[in-house]
Amino acid sequence: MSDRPGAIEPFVPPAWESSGSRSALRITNVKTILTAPDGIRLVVVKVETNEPEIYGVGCASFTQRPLGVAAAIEQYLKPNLIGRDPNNIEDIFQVNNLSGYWRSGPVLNNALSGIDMALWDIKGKLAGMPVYQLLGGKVRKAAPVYSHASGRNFQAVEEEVLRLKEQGFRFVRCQVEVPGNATYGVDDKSTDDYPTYLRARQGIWNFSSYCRVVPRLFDYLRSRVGEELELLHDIHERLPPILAIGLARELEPFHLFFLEDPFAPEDNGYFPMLRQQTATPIAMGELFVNQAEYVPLIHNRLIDFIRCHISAIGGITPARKLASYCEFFGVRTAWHGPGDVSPIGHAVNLQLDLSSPNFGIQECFHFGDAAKAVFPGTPEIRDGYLWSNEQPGLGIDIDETLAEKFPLPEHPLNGAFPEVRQTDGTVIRW
Ligand code: GCO
Ligand code: MG
Repeated sequence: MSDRPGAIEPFVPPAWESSGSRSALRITNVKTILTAPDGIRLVVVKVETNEPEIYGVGCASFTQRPLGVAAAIEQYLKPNLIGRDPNNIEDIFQVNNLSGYWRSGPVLNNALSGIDMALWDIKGKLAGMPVYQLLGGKVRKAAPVYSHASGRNFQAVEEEVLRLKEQGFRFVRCQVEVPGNATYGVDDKSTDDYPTYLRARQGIWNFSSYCRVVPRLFDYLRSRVGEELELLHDIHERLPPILAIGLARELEPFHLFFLEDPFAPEDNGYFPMLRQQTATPIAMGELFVNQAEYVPLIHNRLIDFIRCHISAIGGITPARKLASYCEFFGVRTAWHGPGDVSPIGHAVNLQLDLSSPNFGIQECFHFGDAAKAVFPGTPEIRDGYLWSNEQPGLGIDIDETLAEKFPLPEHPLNGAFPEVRQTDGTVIRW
């Protein structure tokens, strides 16, 4: 016992913890790795153990707050992990989720996720099998994916759709520039200060202009590419709820596979009204961090696809529960899979995609060569599917030396999104 009054004793694992564990495996180190091989800020965790070849990797990527997540891991989770048995994934999740008292926010959930995914990676390696096997095994050969088409005008979008169709994609998300507006989801080739994918643009946003363009885009696309292709669209919480409801109704004749983020999480109360107004399938969830946000929508069958950013809800441990809960209510999975989910996060998406009977679709991202080199084992996109490499654990690693060659891009706001405002200057949800 320490003789300093009020001293906090170092962590001592509960006596039961080492009973039954195969080799008294212990966590010896937790590394937080910040890297941006595609120019997109990623946060990755590596959990090391007293058996050097047994380590795990996890994604903790919150691209707008990477430094906050790193601090949460280093200052609050890491000290509470050294010495614990990595086999006890659920207990470690519960202990670290509760140790902050206040919980269910994006920074701490991402920190928890990096650890949690790494522990599932270790569990798979100890079992000598991919994590999807631990979740019940495969229910499909691979995960069908959707890719993004965007452009400054309808013709440019059509060209990208047809190019992706040629490559075997049967699901394509379509976004078009709203002239004069800082449009979400359309690559702005005019500046290089943001990575191509996450070109969060300063500028203005006009609700009505957007509402006029989108139905015309899908009328054009359906007349040019036909009915076979599954088309998707992301509103990205950029409309007042009643306008989103109107847009969902107007898009009904174009049979979208799903319409994403019609509302901001703060406007979840509008979902019952949306459900009454249209049969356009609805996807929601990338911004959810608290189960109080998504449980009611699922329980009341108000959405069709759950789109959580798995590291933002805490990792595989909560995600596998969420996937199963959705199955009871006919809600399908469509995990968030943009460029600011690391390749490790995509490998995690894939484990759940392969083992969930209520899988819907998987968003994919075409990582660059640098990212694939930093993350050996990045899941392969082929013929419109994401494929497992059948390696134990998550089947992916990180080359720490190479990762260091891609530091986070210098930026005055360290990755925060800039403001987008209405013409009167009112800032809008991004
Ligand atoms: C999507 C998302 C992303 C987010 C990005 C924010 O559907 O993939 O909307 O494009 O905007 O992940 O950092
Ligand atoms: Mg989205």
